[in-house]
Amino acid sequence: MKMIIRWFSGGDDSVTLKQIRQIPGVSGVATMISDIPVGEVWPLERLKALRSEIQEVGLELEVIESVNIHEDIKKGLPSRDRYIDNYCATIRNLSEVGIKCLCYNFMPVMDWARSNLAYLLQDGSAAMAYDHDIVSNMNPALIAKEMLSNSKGYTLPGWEPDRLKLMSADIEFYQSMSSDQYFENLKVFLDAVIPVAERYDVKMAIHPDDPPFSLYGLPKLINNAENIHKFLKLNSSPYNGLTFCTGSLGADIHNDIPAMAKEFASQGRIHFAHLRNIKHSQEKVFTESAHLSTCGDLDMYEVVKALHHNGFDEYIRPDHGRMIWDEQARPGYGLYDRALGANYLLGLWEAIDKNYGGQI
Ligand code: DNO
Repeated sequence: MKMIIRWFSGGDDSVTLKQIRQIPGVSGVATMISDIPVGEVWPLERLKALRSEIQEVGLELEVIESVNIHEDIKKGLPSRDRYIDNYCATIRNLSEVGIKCLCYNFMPVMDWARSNLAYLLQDGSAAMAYDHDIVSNMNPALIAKEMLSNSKGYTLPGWEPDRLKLMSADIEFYQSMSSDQYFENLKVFLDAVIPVAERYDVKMAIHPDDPPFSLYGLPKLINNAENIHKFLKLNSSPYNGLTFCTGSLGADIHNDIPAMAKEFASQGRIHFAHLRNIKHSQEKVFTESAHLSTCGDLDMYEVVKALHHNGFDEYIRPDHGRMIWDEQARPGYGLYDRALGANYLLGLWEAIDKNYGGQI
């Protein structure tokens, strides 16, 4: 298992690589290049420069999170072929710089959504929060405005300005698309890309829908065990796998997260784990919390044990952290709480490993 941290390249992060290098047990980063237009090939030279920048401080470029998928692929438009070819060319370039895992999502229109990016918790820290009624009753354009105006000047992944320009038209487009059709569009993408991922030894790790409930009539795919079974069957290659995000899947209180970790890790289909905790005040209303089991609804010991006991030997990263100690950073992606999270998770892993045998 390798513990890594998400870092935003191109000067778009308050957290530096040097700081990440000083978090004990963290050996590398998950990152992306955000100024390449979605759908275009990621140039090898840019990737090599990125790798050098990271290696210079003694870290490794481990995972790309994410190469976004052009909306034409998700919509199943004839123009998708060119974008799929470009995606395959990007995978080849990623393999040239040693990337073994690519995290992506197939959420229509937008990536994750929250109703509040800085909800004040009792201890004085601030965390991202979600209230389904608030989000569903908000005009999507208003949500976009909220997300952007509270992002402290950083680009929020999944809320890139280019994507937002087309938001209303795109939401309209999907109103008549069934989940079955959407799964079919995903299958076309997978059947083209997975053989390339196999050839170049880059494991594809789809991120679950966040939140895992339908919003604005948009189809949802990766939101519970049943749909994940369906997804894994679309293409049975082990290179067609998951980013197992406990906070996204855990937002549906009916999802049994340790059981899902056990099942999908034992099948060798989890390539990347995003481990974070959330606390519900009622169904579909939650705040993100510190990583500890005692701080949220998810039993992180059981989750880590399920991964450990079922042969998981891939990447873990702590996920969204709270803003603590007066840190000013991109919501969810400050240094301090994620560093605490990483070390808590490493502690769990070591204790489980020493108690039950096996390898770290
Ligand atoms: C949010 C992240 C997501 C994730 C993408 C993966 O903070 O978890 O933006 O990176 O969905 O493609």
